[in-house]
Amino acid sequence: MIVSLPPSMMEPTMRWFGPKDPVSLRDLRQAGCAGVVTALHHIANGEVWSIADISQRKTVVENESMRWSVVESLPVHEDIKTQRQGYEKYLENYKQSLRNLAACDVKIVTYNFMPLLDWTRTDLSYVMADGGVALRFDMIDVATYDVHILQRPTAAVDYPEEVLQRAATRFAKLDRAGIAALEKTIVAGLPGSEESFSTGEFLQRILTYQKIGLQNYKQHLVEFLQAVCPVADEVGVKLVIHPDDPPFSIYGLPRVVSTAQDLRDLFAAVPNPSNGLCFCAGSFSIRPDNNLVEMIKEFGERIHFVHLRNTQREAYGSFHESQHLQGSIDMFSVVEALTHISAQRGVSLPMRPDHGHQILDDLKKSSNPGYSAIGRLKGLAELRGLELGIVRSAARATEAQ
Ligand code: DNO
Repeated sequence: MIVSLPPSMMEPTMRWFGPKDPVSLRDLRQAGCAGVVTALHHIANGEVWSIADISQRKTVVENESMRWSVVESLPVHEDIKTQRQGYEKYLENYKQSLRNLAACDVKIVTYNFMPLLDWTRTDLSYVMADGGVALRFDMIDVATYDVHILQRPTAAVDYPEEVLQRAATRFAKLDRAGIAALEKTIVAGLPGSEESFSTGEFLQRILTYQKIGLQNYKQHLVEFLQAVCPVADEVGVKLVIHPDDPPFSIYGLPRVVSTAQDLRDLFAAVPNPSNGLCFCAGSFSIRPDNNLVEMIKEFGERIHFVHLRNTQREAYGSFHESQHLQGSIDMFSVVEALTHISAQRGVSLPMRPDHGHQILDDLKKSSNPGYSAIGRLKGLAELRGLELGIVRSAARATEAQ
């Protein structure tokens, strides 16, 4: 008997940062990927992705017998987010890039609407008990940076007294090198962020967002989608928004995709079929009030791309990225809920193991933080095993009835 994988299983993918990524396409293929998640990082934010550039990347991926499954990300220019004068030209460019991607048959496009910073961590080398290296977000570091280094005028009101006290103690112990390291990790941009700032520039830009305020910023997202979704609908592209990471306000910046209610509001305001979600389990999991399984059930129709990563919540809103199957997320229930969606909709959702620890040979090599080869390979292998177990047991249970 030949055993093949059930067709409704999620499509195994990994992120590839392009030809400069120290992890090669061949590595991804050997790790079990059928698809690749990539972006044209060499094109400046806001510029059009040409058909020639897209086709070239597609060919490189296909030459390794994989497909370009998902774009992550087609970045939304800061001027669109703030609606700075003249931003309409970037909307037109965005629409053109969507048309060009569709013409090359690349039809799932990830973006985020986080102001200034994409994802945020404060420690890129957090050593776990087994010697593996993980990424961590430490609220005390965030408060230290915000109150004492950035010196944002209203920062102190955003933290509980205990956090402020701990931040003051930590700042007193920081030397110049420690301050520089913290600044670098926070504002210099993590992989995929595309933007980086000096601390002075960062503060100025934060103040612009504070003037916009939360309600207007939500409206900016709605207006962005109202402008681009009709084009995406027409050419058959699914635009999938990545949730805020972490899913709460930092540095006083507005957050618009952190909770189930945010998603409800977003899909009610822009019901177009192209308005979709990148379900990032790790990001949503940081809020204990986010029930991941319920969210998958409620927004199942809108999910077109999945990031699977676990996190361990700590005190004060801090967290670190844990092993894929262990942590604050019940990964079994999350994967089970996702398999129901795949089966109901008859689709194979592209899924990538989101980040991984640096382990084994990863520790001797340099790679983009969170995106080493072996840590992700382990994550993908565990997740696929879990998924296959769920799908096959469900099939057996049905057969037995
Ligand atoms: C981090 C990623 C994010 C994500 C963007 C999507 O590892 O999940 O950088 O790609 O937010 O636009």
